[in-house]
Amino acid sequence: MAFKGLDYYDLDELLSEEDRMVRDMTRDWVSDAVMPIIDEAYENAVFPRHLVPQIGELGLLGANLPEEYGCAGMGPTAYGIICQELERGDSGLRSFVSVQGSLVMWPIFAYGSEEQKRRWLPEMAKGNKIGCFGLTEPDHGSDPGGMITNAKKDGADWILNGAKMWITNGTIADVAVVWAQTEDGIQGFLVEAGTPGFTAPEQKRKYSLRASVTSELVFDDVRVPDSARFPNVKGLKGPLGCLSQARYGIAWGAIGAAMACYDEALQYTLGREQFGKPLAGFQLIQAKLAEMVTEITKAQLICWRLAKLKEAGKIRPQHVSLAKRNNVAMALDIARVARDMLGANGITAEYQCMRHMCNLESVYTYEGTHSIHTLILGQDVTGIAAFE
Ligand code: TGC
Ligand code: FAD
Repeated sequence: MAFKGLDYYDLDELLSEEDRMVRDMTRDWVSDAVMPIIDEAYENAVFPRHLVPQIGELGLLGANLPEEYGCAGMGPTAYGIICQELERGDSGLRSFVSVQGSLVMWPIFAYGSEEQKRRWLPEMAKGNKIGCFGLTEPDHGSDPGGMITNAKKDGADWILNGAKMWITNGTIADVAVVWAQTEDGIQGFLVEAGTPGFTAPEQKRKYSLRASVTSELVFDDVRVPDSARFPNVKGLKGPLGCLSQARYGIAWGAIGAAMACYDEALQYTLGREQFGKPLAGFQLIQAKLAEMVTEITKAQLICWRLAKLKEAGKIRPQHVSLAKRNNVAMALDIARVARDMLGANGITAEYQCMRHMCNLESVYTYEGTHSIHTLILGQDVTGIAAFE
C-alpha cells in the first residue's frame, strides 16, 4: 500500500504549492528507489551510494542554498520536508543529505571564499563530490571546545595533526570540513581526500545507522594551503553554527521516521487478528495509536512554526534545540512502541520499525545528545549554564 503520511490537523493547508510538490516528489522517490533496497542495505551495512546522483538530480543536496551556486534555492519549509521524507526511508539517507547540505555545503557557503564556493558547491549539489564534517574527537564529543586536533602555520601553509571520530561519510568523502585549534582559536579547513598524511578508515560493527558510512579521520602532518581555510569565521561558533542548520533538518527528519513506524503499526494491527478480532480493535492498541497520532501532530506543529521563525530570520539555536530534543525522543518512543505492537514480527527485517528504532538511537546521540539539548534549554530559561 502506498505510504500516505499522517496529517491529522490538515497541515497540508499551511504548505505552499511548491512545498507540497517537493514533498510529493521526495516521497515518491523514496517509495520507488529507497524502500525496495533499504532493508538489504541495512542488513549488509552498505550505504546505497548508487542513489547519490539521483538525490542530486532531484535537487535535494544543499537544497536551501542559492541557485547561483547550482543549488535549488528552496525555503526552510521545503528543506525540512525533504529531510522528513528521506528519513521516512531511513535515517542514514537523511544523515547523508544533512551532512552534505548542512554541515559541508552550508559552511562553504557561509564561511568560505568565493573560490571555495565556486569550486565545491555546484559539484556537491549534483552529488559528484561528497563531503564530511569533522568536529567530534575520541575524547571530545559533547564538549567540542576541548578539541585536540590542531593546525599550525608553516610558511604560507598549515600543518594539521590529530584525529576525529564518528564522522558520517568520512571514508567516501572527497573533502572533509575539519575543525582545528589554531593560535587564533578554532578554525575550519577543507581537507581533500588523498592529501598525504590524511586517512579515513571506516568504523564497522555498528548496530545503528548501518546503511550509512561512519569513519575516523586521522591527520598526521597534513599540509594544506591557506586557501583551504575558511576565511570568514573563527571560534567555536563556526562549527556550532553548522550544527544549528543540521539540527533543524533532524527535527523534521525524525517526524518521517515516526510516521513510517506509526503507519506500519496501524496497518499491521488492522490486519492481524488475535482473540477473534483485529488487534486494532483492542483499547490498549488504540491508546498507543492515539498517543502516536498526538505526538506526531505536536512535532509537526513545532517544525512548522520553527520553519516560519527561520523564514523570518527570528530563529535562535535554542529554538532548534527544543525541536531536535522533542522530536527525536518522540520518534524513538514511537519506534519502540510500534516494535512492540508488531510482536515477534517487529524484530525482523521484513518490517521497518526495528531498523528505525536502532537508527534513532544514533540520532538521539548525534548533533548534541538529548541531555545536551536539555542543558541548552535549561541555560536559556534560567540564565545559568549547567554543563560543567
Ligand atoms: P558556548 O560558549 O555556549 O558557545 C561558543 C560560541 O558559539 C555560539 N553558539 C552557537 N552559534 C550558532 N549555533 C549554535 N547552536 C550555537 N551554540 C553556541 C555562542 O553564542 C558562542 O559565540 P561567541 O560569539 O560568544 O563566541 O560554547 P560551549 O563550549 O559552552 O558549548 C556549548 C555546548 C555544550 C552547547 C556545545 O558545545 C554543543 O552544542 N555541544 C554538542 C556537540 C555536538 O552537537 N556535536 C555534534 C557533532 S556533528 C554531528 O553529530 C553530525 S551527525 C551528522 C549526521 O549524520 O546527520
Ligand atoms: P559524550 O559527550 O561522551 O557523552 C556521553 C554521555 O554523557 C551522553 O549521554 C551525554 O548526554 C552525557 N553528557 C555529556 N556531557 C554531559 C553534561 N555536561 N551533563 C550531563 N550529561 C552529559 N560527529 C561529527 O563531528 N561529525 C559527524 O558526521 C558525526 N556523525 C555521527 C554519526 C553517528 C552514527 C554517531 C553515533 C555520532 C556521530 N557524530 C559525529 C558524533 C556525535 O556528535 C557525538 O557522538 C555526540 O556529540 C556525543 O559525543 P560522545 O559520543 O563523545 O558522547
